[in-house]
Amino acid sequence: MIKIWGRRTSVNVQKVMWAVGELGLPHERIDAGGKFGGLDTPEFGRLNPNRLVPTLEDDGVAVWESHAILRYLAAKYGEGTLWAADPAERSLADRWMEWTVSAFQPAFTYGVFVGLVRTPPQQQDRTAIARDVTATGALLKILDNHLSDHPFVAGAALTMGDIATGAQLYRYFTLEIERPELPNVEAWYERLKERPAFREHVMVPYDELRIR
Ligand SMILES: N[C@@H](CCC(=O)N[C@@H](CS)C(=O)NCC(=O)O)C(=O)O
Repeated sequence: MIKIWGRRTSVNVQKVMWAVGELGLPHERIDAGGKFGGLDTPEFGRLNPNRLVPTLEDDGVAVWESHAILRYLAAKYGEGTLWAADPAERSLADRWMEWTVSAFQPAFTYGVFVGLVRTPPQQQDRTAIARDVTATGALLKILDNHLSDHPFVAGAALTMGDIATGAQLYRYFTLEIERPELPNVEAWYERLKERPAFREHVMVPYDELRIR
């Protein structure tokens, strides 16, 4: 059975759990990281030398890096669904995954979210947070434009690209920050919220992560 190491409050773990939920795969999730610890054991180091979550084990293969895990699960279990059969369509999902890891997450997850939630108020750098809020909004305007004629990031149906990118939306739309008008991103978020796996694995309260 597939094993996934990672706490429910990690957005990178949420991507993997959302994918497993969409694919209906039997699995076991083991709480690890954050308050659960467990990343510094020799056994975990053999699975993931970076000692980070998510980490997945399937059929004796250990896979780490959330987007590598998404691609692994989609290719193995989601041919024609999460893994678009057409290379051009799959490349569109891939492009937004790369955009997420290289642009969107640095600005939003590691900038805005870490700045506001994972940093005590007296240590928050308001200038840097404001800059990252603006950068995030500008990036999402690009995605908004793309979504004007794509219901999902790679076309008509949900793929791994929506999972990598969309996993950030719950936090983006629930933090008290300024947001530009994003009608197509908002409509996409509404479509994602209709999915039970998104609601179960991504819409996870993050108050316990706040450093006060
Ligand atoms: N690029 C990696 C990032 C992995 C990462 O930074 N994981 C964090 C949680 S989001 C972690 O393991 N932190 C240590 C901890 O939770 O104790 C991925 O996408 O999987």
